[in-house]
Amino acid sequence: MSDLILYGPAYSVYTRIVRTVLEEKGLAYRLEEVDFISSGMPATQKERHPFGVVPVLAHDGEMFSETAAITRYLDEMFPEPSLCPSKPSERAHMAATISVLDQYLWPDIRELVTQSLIAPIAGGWPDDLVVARMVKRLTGSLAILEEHFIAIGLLGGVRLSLADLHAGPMIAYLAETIEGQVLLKERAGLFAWWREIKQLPSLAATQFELTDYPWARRETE
Ligand SMILES: N[C@@H](CCC(=O)N[C@@H](CS)C(=O)NCC(=O)O)C(=O)O
Repeated sequence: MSDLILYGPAYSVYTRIVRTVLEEKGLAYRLEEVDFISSGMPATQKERHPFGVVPVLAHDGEMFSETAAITRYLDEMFPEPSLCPSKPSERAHMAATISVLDQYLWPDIRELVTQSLIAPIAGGWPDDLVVARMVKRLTGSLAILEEHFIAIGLLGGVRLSLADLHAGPMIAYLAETIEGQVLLKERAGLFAWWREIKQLPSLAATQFELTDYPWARRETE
């Protein structure tokens, strides 16, 4: 199955989502690192994805883009173990959960992570006003995630789903910030879900070190 090639850097949240699905399914694949922060997005990635973003999956002579579409494709092509519920209504709720994560949660988590985690290790300073705004927004949206998605089993349900694997790498980034740790501990249901998910071998297998990348090495000499 070595004809599965994933283009994207290990630090990209969306690349990691696809990797967790590949890992859960026990599929061999090659990760082609595309470190767009150190060197800018290469022209080749713009040939692979119409908007020049990562990740892109190459399989069977075709290129697949957009994370939610890639993970659905993998689940259909390699059905064992299934990561989608069998009922159409449940699959619709799963797709809605993924859309909510993409549209309402991740943009704010990314901004918080950029300020609190990325800026300091890249030699910059966080913008405290942006951090405060993101904490305020996430206080509200994480409560909604807990009350409307975790409490009714759309995340952390009976079986692991693509929605759990979509949320996992996003919450993993949130948990890397001090503010995120406080926010998570304030929500018992979300925190309990996260404690389970972070044990997944697929998350351990896709762990990365930001300091392995040239952009994350502060100039000290
Ligand atoms: N809608 C895309 C979003 C992908 C995305 O935002 N990728 C980020 C990295 S996680 C990226 O390529 N950023 C670089 C850029 O925007 O130039 C998906 O679902 O795959």
